[in-house]
Amino acid sequence: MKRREFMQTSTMLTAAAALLPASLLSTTAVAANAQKFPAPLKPIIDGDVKEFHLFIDVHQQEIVPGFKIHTLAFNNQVPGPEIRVKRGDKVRVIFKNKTELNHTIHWHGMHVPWRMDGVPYVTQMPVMPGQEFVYEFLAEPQGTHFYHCHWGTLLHMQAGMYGSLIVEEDDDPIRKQFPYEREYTLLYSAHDVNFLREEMNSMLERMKERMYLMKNGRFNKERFAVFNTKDEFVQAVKDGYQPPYLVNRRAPDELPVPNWFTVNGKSYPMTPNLFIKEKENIRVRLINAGTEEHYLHLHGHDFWQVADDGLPVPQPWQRNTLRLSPGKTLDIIIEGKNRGIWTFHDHDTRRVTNNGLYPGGNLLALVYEDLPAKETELNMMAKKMGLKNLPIVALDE
Ligand SMILES: [Cu+2]
Repeated sequence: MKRREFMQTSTMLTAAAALLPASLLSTTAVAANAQKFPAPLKPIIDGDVKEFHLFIDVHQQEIVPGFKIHTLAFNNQVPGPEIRVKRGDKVRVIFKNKTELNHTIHWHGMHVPWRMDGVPYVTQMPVMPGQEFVYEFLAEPQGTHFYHCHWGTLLHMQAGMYGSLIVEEDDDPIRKQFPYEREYTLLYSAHDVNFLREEMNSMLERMKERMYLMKNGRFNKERFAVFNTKDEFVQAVKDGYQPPYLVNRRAPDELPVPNWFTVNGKSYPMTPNLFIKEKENIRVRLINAGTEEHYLHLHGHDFWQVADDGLPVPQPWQRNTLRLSPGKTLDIIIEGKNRGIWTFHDHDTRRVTNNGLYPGGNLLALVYEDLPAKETELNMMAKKMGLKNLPIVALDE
């Protein structure tokens, strides 16, 4: 092979490694991809109230083919179903706990009455195994928000207890400035799967013990580490009470170090893709439901950042990399101005790996679905390999 041809080939293959094939641009591919975004949960209309039913149960989530993790999932899906309402709607969420662990739901970014805020021992008692809790609030303010469990949050959130909560506004200033037809919601998370497994098992053991003590009338405040006041707690320690963080943790020694990074519950190559057409605007709602800071970079475009924590920014600004901190939501508008297939990924490259191997993690692609087939033609080397299009998946250490 001539040197020049070889160099072209190797460049092509490297570029292809992260990309998608023309065959994925078909209508069926677009429909299959649509399944990778959380579908809105249908409310029951009760007078002027929109009533949603959420339950929590243990669920096996396949992050990539051949690799499943145990999760705590709302309605058997990670992320949980999307709750999509209009600003000012009266919302009721009936939450049923089908697991053997405690949970609550916190409405992140929402102006709910304080007793609906879902923080155990601060605004409500935890929702215990088999119990139900009814959350009621007005949908306020507008924008991209999310919900998540607030019990054992470090474990429960990375175990999958999160979902998007979108509050639409009739007179949306963002839609006015950047008319769009299609939008996508991306929920980012990070998972230390060893921590998940060990901590989930150890939590279930602790729960069994608690249930036994409760049934036999041997439950007491110290055993549950529950006190009425801080003074009561401080006094108990003075009197010899040893809080769980001193003696009874029975959890992994260290804080979790995530080794899997997901978008909508999937890692590359199973991550969702953002489909776009030339001259089209798409809105992308980014939600960080995980513990890691993500530096999201889009190739080949400058997008508009239009909302921050759900609120429209006073002046949309253009950029191609943004910082998505834990708990943050950001909305961007991508203009279809540069046809092709472009990656959108964390520039902290530790997070575009699966168990340490690149490519993986939260890598995904912006795909022009009207891309002419001619432009995805392969070079000789690829043809010799028997490839018909850009490969669907290229995983290479
Ligand atoms: Cu929980």
